[in-house]
Amino acid sequence: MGGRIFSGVQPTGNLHLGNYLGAIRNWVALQEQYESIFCVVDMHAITMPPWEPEALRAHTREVTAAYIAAGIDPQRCVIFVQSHVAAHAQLAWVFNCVAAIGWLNRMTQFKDKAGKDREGAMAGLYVYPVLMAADVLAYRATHVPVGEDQKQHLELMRDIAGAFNRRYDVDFFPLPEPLILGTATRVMSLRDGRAKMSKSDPSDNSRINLTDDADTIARKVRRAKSDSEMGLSWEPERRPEAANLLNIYAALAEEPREAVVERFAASSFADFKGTLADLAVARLAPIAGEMRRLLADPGHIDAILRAGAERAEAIASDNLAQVYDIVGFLRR
Ligand code: AQP
Repeated sequence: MGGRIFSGVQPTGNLHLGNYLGAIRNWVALQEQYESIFCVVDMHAITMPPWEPEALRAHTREVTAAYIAAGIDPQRCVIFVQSHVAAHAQLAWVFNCVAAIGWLNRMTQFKDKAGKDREGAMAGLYVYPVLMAADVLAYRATHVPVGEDQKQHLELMRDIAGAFNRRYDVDFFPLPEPLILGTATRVMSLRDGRAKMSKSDPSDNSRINLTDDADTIARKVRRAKSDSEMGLSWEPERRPEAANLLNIYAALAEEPREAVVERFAASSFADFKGTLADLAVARLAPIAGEMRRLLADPGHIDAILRAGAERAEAIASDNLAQVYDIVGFLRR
């Protein structure tokens, strides 16, 4: 084994192609090489509205089903829900006393998500990257497979781990390495090639959801924004929509991007989209089908999550006890 990986997805609904290609699909291959811990990060999901308890429960099971449907093996890996293991919140508090406010002020995701009303944003959204550091470091994970948008949070996590080690003069936490893998580390919106494909985009046509059926997937690909030039080319600055669709094709086909660009150089957008729609349906419809099958038996999903929480708890509570000793908390 090459070390330990930890990663997670928020159960905020609308799990999409970006989450799949940028994160979940890569985990399937990594589970062979690393001891793997995959979390459904529900505590992160309440940092922003909507606050809908029933939907949160449903989305938590949905993300779990997506992990398994994509090929993550719950026997081999630990799959669990963040709020089931108290050490995440407990370690986050310690890290809140390690991370400087100036570090958090630099986080672009907070600025993006808080928007204009920064004073009205929740404190939880502001300290989100601190909780994320606790998620990973509670397991002393060495590698974190994520999409490109999480790079800055990973750097902050390394700063927190390093500052903790220095402050207490220990070599306790590793400095986790990001694993940003594949050709689709940043999948863009189908409506705007310069915006990230995202769960919170109000337009459902901007993304392919993992729960979309075959007809919906095909329709969204055919209606994706394109430009009026003949043929396709790889010019991300000038033709972001063409670049995004070529990238998605290469990632889904698992082919080098250069080969895909060459093959479709003379194709019309309409022909290319037809081929891409078929490929997307072939790759994604079986995952959606398996998710539906798993979600029909919530008891089974809950049992997997309970078993996962026990395994996660055993690792995290031991690490937390050592952290408490290091910082000088009296033993109970
Ligand atoms: N567009 C994307 N391309 C590649 N990877 C992506 N990820 C997210 N969007 C893309 C990766 O998916 C993992 C889980 O993300 P998350 O759900 O925890 O949080 P997020 O990054 O905030 O996801 P969204 O879809 O962008 O949600 P909203 O709209 O709420 O901001 C991460 O590894 C992420 O890199």
